Amino acid sequence: MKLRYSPTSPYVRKVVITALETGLDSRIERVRTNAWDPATDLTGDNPLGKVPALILDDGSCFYDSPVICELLDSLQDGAKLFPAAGPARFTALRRQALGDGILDAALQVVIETLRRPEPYRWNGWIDRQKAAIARALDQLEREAADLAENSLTIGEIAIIAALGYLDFRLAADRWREGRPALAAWFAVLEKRPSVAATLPKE
Ligand SMILES: N[C@@H](CCC(=O)N[C@@H](CS)C(=O)NCC(=O)O)C(=O)O
Repeated sequence: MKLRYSPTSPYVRKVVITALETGLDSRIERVRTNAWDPATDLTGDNPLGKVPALILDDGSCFYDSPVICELLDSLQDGAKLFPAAGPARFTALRRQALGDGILDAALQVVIETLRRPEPYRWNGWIDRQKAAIARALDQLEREAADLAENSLTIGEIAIIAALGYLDFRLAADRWREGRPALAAWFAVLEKRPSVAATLPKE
């Protein structure tokens, strides 16, 4: 299998943590890809032009991160990151949506501030995204006692990727303030080998 990746993408980080947790990492060849390069051939694999994209040995290609993570989970016989049908599955999927939603909003803020030329920036849009992030974090603070420290699901993995991305790109917003339970949970998870090994870097 091949994974088209960028070293700073938090969605890629979800996939790589999943690969490490499931023991599949050594079967995945990495293909570094700049999705923003107008000349990229990424669109031949993923018409949406985004990383991550996973290419199987038969040439079939899969995107986006929820699909890739579930596909990887289906290839392994150990403890499942996507629980079988039932309430636990929907809790894991909802938490994945919360983590991915934080990422989607944070990426909007980053694009608006780092990529969009200053005259075109829309502060109201940034404020709206930051408000969504704050509400999602407050929800996670209320659930922090129920988040797993050992038997992770895709929900915890998405939340780890989201909190790690806030530290990486929006550290000045200090997400830990007023959220002690979530901060304590993340402090434990940050030391997990799959998490420590996948810190984003430029
Ligand atoms: N929902 C997608 C989001 C992927 C995504 O937005 N990737 C970014 C990098 S962090 C990208 O490739 N952006 C390029 C673009 O939007 O054109 C997923 O979960 O995989």
